[in-house]
Amino acid sequence: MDHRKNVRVIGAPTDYGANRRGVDMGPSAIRYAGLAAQLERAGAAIGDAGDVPAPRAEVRDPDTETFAPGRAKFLRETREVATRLADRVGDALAAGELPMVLGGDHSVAIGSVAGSARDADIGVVWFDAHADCNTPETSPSGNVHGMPLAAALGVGAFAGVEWANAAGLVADTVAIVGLRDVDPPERRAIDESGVTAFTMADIDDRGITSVVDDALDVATAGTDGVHVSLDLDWLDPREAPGVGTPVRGGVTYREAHAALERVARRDCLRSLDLVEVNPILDERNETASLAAELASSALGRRIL
Ligand code: HAR
Ligand code: MN
Ligand code: MN
Ligand code: MN
Repeated sequence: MDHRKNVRVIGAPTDYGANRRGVDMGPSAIRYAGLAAQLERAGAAIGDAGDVPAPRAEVRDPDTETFAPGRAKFLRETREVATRLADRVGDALAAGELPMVLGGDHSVAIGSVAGSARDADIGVVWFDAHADCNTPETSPSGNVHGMPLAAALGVGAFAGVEWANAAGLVADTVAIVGLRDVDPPERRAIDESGVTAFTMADIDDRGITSVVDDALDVATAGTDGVHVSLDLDWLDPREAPGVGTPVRGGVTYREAHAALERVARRDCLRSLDLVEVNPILDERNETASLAAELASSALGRRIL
């Protein structure tokens, strides 16, 4: 991959996949926090493609039964946005650019993964406190932001759901990093699917750089590039208070940078999500700024 990266920023202002309102303002907050300037510090050229149109939850019916059996709220809306976003992400890649998706709740990753995998075999590194491996049958909440990885892999009720997993993501090339809040059915889904999962305990034992290097080994094995999906609740809530589902015991500011610096060093980044920033719950936009900074590290920002 060449060194002057052309980044195409694509906002996906959704919140109906989450349990708290407000993540739909994430794209504005991350831009306002200085994303363009941060990316310039990494030597990238930036184009902002604006936002994909996203329906408002207020004017829609959560309709938990269409498309997949079980309970999944706003799956129709999730499909609308995922389909549009997959096209935008696929177009950016076809133009030789690196798509950077600003969420929105994590359900938008169904679209970014599908778009990134459209004309390539991709690996995925999923930085998150949560496994996002629920399905409409197992979800305790019905919130689709707890399901995007299961959707992209075609697990359970998502099997054969064409808009979610048409691009053929395979579990062998997927690694989750930073787990500390996993539902029992998700644990089974991880075991059965063959996704590689690293918990916070692994990071405590082995250190962040070694764990991330292993995750990157998984995601680069036989693939054309890596989609990184960064849920800001991966970080400790003291560093990233502006998220809807905070879980204590996350990675520190320095660990987060070190992780994304490893991604840059591997030179494998194909596409990136920055999701779950909730400006209503944030303090002085610091979670949004962190998202912008971490994106810069992922693109190889150098200090010297
Ligand atoms: N596992 C829970 C559920 O499915 C909580 C999901 C938490 N949400 C996220 N995902 N932010 O990373 O409802
Ligand atoms: Mn593919
Ligand atoms: Mn999460
Ligand atoms: Mn998530």
